[in-house]
Amino acid sequence: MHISSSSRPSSIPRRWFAGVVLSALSTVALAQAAKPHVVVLATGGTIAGAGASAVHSATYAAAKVPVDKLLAGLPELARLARVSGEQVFQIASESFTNEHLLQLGRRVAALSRQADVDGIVITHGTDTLEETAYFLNLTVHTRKPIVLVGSMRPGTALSADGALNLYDAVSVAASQDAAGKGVLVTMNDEIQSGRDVSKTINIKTEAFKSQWGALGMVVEGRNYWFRAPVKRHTMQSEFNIDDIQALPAVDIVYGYGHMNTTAIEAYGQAGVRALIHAGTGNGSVAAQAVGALRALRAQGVQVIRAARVPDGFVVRNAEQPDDQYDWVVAHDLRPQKARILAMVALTKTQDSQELQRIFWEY
Ligand code: DAS
Repeated sequence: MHISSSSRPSSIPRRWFAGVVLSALSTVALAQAAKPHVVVLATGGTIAGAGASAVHSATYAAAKVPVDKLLAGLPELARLARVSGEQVFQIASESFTNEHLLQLGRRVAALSRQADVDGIVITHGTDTLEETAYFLNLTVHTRKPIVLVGSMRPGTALSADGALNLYDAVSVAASQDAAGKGVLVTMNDEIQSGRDVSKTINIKTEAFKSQWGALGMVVEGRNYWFRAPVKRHTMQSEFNIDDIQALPAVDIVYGYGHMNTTAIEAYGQAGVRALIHAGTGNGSVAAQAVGALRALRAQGVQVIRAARVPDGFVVRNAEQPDDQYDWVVAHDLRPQKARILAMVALTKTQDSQELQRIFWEY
């Protein structure tokens, strides 16, 4: 390292000055080395998006900015942790497939087993972020913080939300008090449970909500916790990404007035292993659709009653005789989350009563 004479007062001997500077630098380096190591896995989405101008907050291309540029644009992260980045995918999350979920889950699990990794952040599109978060919550066995984060505006837009969301995510992932709380999502200053959170608004930065409330908030690098998850997750889960080679076909049909059975029958012919019925009200099924669903059940397809109504939960044997039909209810899970749990559960059991237990517990 060269120490210029201009930076050294003439009265101080060069060697002594060099020693002071070097010890100061090594103190800084030691302090940085002592910080937690957080790995940022980048998958794409708006948080990596770019628009044509600062006023294009909704019209932009997602999945453009590489992870090293995202991290270089946020030097403040060094205050929180030693941060390294990996570009796992570069896609808009509506295009995620089961193979993406499995590949990402395997990478997260492998990193979580590394002694030199203290926390993991996943930058992700907001459209299916809630599905990935729940999948990891069910299948990755670690107590280390795993935090998903996205943004509703691209980094090129006025009042972009991605930088602070990412700063918050790294802050939480570097926090010891975030360990053991399951997979988390940080958006808009809130810390949400990966199980409970959903994207509820498609055009505002306050987009992610959990009907049972956020777990806490993160403000200026400090976490404020108000609740903890009660459903099984991560270390308490009977499912493990290491044991899952493939995910079975599970699809969703939507209930509405003038309902017909075209989609139900088509999914049956396509060979789904389970069908999520996103019913009206408390998971209601139109009279003209009951027969088609019962026929699927008779073919060995699991029928799972969810609701198109965003909040609340489906009550077993209320709108339909689930015991008699041998159907499962999705409890409080939205249809897209019920699909994730059904896929994971079907890697272990085909028994509808076991499935129902799993839907009560996860
Ligand atoms: N298309 C959206 C996605 O990738 C963009 C976003 O909101 O992140 O999920």
